[in-house]
Amino acid sequence: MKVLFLEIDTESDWAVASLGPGFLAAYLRERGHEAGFLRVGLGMGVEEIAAAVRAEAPGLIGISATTRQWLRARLLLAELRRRSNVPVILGGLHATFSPEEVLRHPGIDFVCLGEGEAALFELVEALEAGRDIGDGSVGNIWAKDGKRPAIRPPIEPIDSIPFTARDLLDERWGVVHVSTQRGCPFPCTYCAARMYDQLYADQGGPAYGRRRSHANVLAELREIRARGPLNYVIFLDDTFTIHHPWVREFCRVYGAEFRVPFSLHARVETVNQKMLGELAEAGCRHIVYGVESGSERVRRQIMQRHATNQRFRDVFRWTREVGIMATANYIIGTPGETVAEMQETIALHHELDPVDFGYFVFYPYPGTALFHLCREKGYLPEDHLERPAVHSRSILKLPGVTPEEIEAVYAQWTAIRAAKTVSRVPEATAAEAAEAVAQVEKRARLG
Ligand code: B12
Ligand code: SF4
Repeated sequence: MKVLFLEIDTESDWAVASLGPGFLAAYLRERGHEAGFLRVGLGMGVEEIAAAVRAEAPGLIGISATTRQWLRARLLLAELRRRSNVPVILGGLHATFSPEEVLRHPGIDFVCLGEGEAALFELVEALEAGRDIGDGSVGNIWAKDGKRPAIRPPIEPIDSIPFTARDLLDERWGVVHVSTQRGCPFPCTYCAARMYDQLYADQGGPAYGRRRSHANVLAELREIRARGPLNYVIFLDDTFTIHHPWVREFCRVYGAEFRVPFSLHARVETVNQKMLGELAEAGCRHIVYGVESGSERVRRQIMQRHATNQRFRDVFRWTREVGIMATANYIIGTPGETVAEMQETIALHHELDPVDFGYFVFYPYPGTALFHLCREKGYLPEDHLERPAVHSRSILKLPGVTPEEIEAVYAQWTAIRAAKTVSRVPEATAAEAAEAVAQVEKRARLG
């Protein structure tokens, strides 16, 4: 059977790696099925999608959706159903943590809870055989009006999962996206990624967290290099630096064979000076750290993050000293945070002085601890899923802080970002500088 994966762009044409479907496509192909890919750019309407579906003639349409993609996805899928009877399955973070809500919508026949490879393969086989799976008999696959299925154990060994199908990833210029692990063991209350670990922990079975062997990761990189240029590797793991012995050995073998520049995501608790030196030596050029707040109270009490501000200062300094660029990500407007505490974040940002930074207004993702808190306390509007999931304004009704106050702090961040952009091009003319600032402001509005 052929499965056609759709990647639904939101707010802007999003030329990024569609990693989940890349894994799913590889798994299906290895087992004799076909997989196609269609990026649904912003300008693409339902007639065009329906025509593409007819041309590809799939037996199943698969969509990976984050909460941000869900609103557009469901509007398009309802319309698509009027033009096509090809069954549709939605997987990924949003489907996993809002399955009933997703299945209520027209045009969606199945959702996949959690890890998708083996589950999707079994669904495809069942559809080919004309078998009804409404009884929940395919682990992880929930059919519309059917029984909730059990969660199947995570795939072991993780090295048995085939390498990502790169034709689904929109990669250019030899810049490639690689995932070396699944899961993140930390308890951050705003984070949807950690909910996968929670979902599997709740079953009492094997843990979701797994890491590929060095040999397996290097074999994938060799395969990429054999097919084309390999100029930069973006490791998309949630926290690349969790397990020191793994990272140390990675630096040794990767440094010896590739030394191609790479970037990764880390938490400040999981790195030290020695490790940063080894990463730099192996080719690491850029690390993205989640700072989130400059208030230790907010991090500790609201976000369940226990690092001190001093730890952030030290790690940013060490990172700079070994020649790695640091990016910081910040969140404003978490429930319980005061405007003064939001200002503490700006103050810490100036001390850390990262090369780049991202700033996001808090959005409560389904499944997360803060989502539940917001719902219980009545902060979450009833129609929250009817509103676009953006990070430029708060959707919450918070006591003690107004949406306008959060918007004002967001505007402060945008001004800081604009000043930084202009300072990077000191020779810019006034017109070029104004254009750069306009672009920053436009991006900020999209959140
Ligand atoms: C890489 C990444 C990105 C990349 C690429 C995104 C992409 N589409 O791949 C970039 C940098 C572009 C990005 C951007 C953003 N991201 Co991001 N990102 C991630 C990250 C770190 C890894 C995703 C990944 O590739 N995982 C590896 C694959 C194998 O896992 P997977 O996607 O879960 O897929 C498996 C299953 O879910 C399932 N599955 C998935 N899709 C499907 C489809 C079908 C049909 C089936 C059957 C199964 C299935 O099977 C897959 C294989 O087992 C996750 C964190 C995480 N761990 O998930 C955050 C995460 C997905 N991002 C998040 C956010 C918020 C964003 C941004 C909004 C950030 C911002 N403010 O700008 C943007 C917007 C993205 C968008 N348009 O929605 C949130 C989403 C929360 C939510 N509920 O929506 C996450 C969970 C981070 C978090 N800590 O909360 N992101
Ligand atoms: S460390 Fe990152 S990925 Fe892990 S739970 Fe916290 S925010 Fe999520």
